[in-house]
Amino acid sequence: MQPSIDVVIPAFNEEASLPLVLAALPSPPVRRIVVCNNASTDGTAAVASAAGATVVREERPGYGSACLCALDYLRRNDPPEIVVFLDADFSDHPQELPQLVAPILSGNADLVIGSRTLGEREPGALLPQARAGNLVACWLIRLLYGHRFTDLGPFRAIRWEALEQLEMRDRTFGWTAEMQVKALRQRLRVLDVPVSYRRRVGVSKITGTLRGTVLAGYKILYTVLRYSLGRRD
Ligand SMILES: Nc1nc2c(ncn2[C@@H]2O[C@H](COP(=O)(O)OP(=O)(O)O)[C@@H](O)[C@H]2O)c(=O)[nH]1
Ligand SMILES: [Mg+2]
Repeated sequence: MQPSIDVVIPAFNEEASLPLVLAALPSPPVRRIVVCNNASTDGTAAVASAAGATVVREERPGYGSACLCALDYLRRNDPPEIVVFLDADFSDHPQELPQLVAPILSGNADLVIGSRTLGEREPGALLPQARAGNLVACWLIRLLYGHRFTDLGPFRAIRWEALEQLEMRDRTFGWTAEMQVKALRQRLRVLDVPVSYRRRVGVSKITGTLRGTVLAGYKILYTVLRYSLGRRD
């Protein structure tokens, strides 16, 4: 039997893009989609429910908070064998999910990062500040952990047991970096696979704003450094 695959989507005010993401997710192989509505003030929760997703709500702001809330739900409700994370902004191509989970299904990886630098990018999809931040973070990870990632992209797949073992805790923008460096520290089998990337629907809240870029950049570098110093939590 195929391992169960659930999708986690953190969403903050994404009523325009979320229906497109949900419609493009291939089922099968996806069993269940959990949208964490991060105290949105628009119709995010309503459009997610209408599309058949399970909706959970997190009041505390932050990308990591939303992911943690969705994982908490899965933990209490028949956890899957594989979790796929995906943004709500329709920048990624949800129909590429099978390529992302394939190395896990074949037993060759525990964590697969969808790499936007290896894949096809629509011009303007990955903002210059996001590319620069990625480069610096991946370079620092290589220096401190000895592994060469090509991206810290949001579209990723991981074995449930491996994820639980990571004991994720970042509540904001350090989430993706935390997962990758903890996976290296725990000697998980990690792999980058190319994914396509297009301009998001609506305006960017993180790398599209000065505040988001500075906060995300700081938090990502802090996270990469912190776990290299032997911190376990
Ligand atoms: N939970 C939560 N999600 C957020 C927050 N800010 C952005 N997001 C989500 O994170 C994803 C990426 O944000 P986005 O605005 O596209 O940033 P970008 O990818 O850097 O342009 C989207 O799915 C957003 O809905 C936030 O403060 N809390
Ligand atoms: Mg985005």
